[in-house]
Amino acid sequence: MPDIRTLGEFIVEKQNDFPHASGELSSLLGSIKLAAKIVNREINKAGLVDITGAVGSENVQGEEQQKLDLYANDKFKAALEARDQVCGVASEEEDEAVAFNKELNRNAKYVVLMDPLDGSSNIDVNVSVGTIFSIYRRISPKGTPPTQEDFLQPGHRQVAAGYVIYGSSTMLVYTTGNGIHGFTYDPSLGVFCLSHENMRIPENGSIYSINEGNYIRFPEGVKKYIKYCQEDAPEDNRPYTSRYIGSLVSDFHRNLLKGGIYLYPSTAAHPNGKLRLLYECNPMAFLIEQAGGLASDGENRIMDIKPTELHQRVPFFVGSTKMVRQVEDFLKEYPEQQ
Ligand code: P6P
Repeated sequence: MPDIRTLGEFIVEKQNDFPHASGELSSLLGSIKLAAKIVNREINKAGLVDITGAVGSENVQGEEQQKLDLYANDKFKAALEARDQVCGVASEEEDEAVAFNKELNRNAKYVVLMDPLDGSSNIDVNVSVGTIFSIYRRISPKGTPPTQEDFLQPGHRQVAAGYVIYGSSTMLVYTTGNGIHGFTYDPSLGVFCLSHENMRIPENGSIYSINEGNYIRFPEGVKKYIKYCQEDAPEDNRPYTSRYIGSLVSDFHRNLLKGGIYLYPSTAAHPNGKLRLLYECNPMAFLIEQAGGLASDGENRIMDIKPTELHQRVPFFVGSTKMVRQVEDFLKEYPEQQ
């Protein structure tokens, strides 16, 4: 029997890396694990039950909400509230942050920000999707409702972050600042088993992930980078491959394992980029830095950006260190005309 180390055992084992660990973060991570199993079960039935498709409403982003978006949002909120470690949640599917009002929750010390089901428009075509989460210690005093300040913290103050990828297998990948670790779900046992301990992204790669349909309005530096990949790259690094799934978690996960870069620059439709700083870019930035990579808005380290709004968007370049630095160099060499 191989040495099966479950996510639960690993979290407890690693909590001792935390000075004064009281098990609260471990319990919080356990609630995310539970919600991931519940959402995974529904996603795997999508198409058989009436849980795909749109609900006919839009989220604060103006994006059509899918039935599974709302299902995932509800399940993660319920699981987080039940474990009494979280005083409030901000979500892509909620216009405002949600305060948990039970007394135990008001006394909790963490807040969670999440994209409960990223890439959900892909569900109807059976493409993998994901959940992304980001965890902070609250700033406001215990016993009171959380404030905007609790949710608008820069990414470098995260205490944990991770994603669930509902793909050919379901995996949960997380960090608490001591490396990044991947767990594969075994449905026959109902547990996440350690499958990728201390994941590291190659310093360089030959995969670039970008929606080239937006090419015409890309910043000049991004156009130059794409041309570099297609024509100018030194022989030792060719051939580059363009791989774009349209699901951040999936593109990120493949690039993490193989090396590569994901780019979502400013476009005509999204002058500030499409991805949201707080619950997409910051958690992925924490993970990639822990794996030896970089995450930038093209000029600044993502985790140093001071948030101003819950759903603010930023240009996002994330992946192998050498590739992110190359994009930054092209953007510096070809600055946008103001
Ligand atoms: P586009 C999904 O909506 C998402 O937020 C990411 O998961 C994905 O990488 C991106 O948007 C896809 O956006 O504009 O290329 O369809």
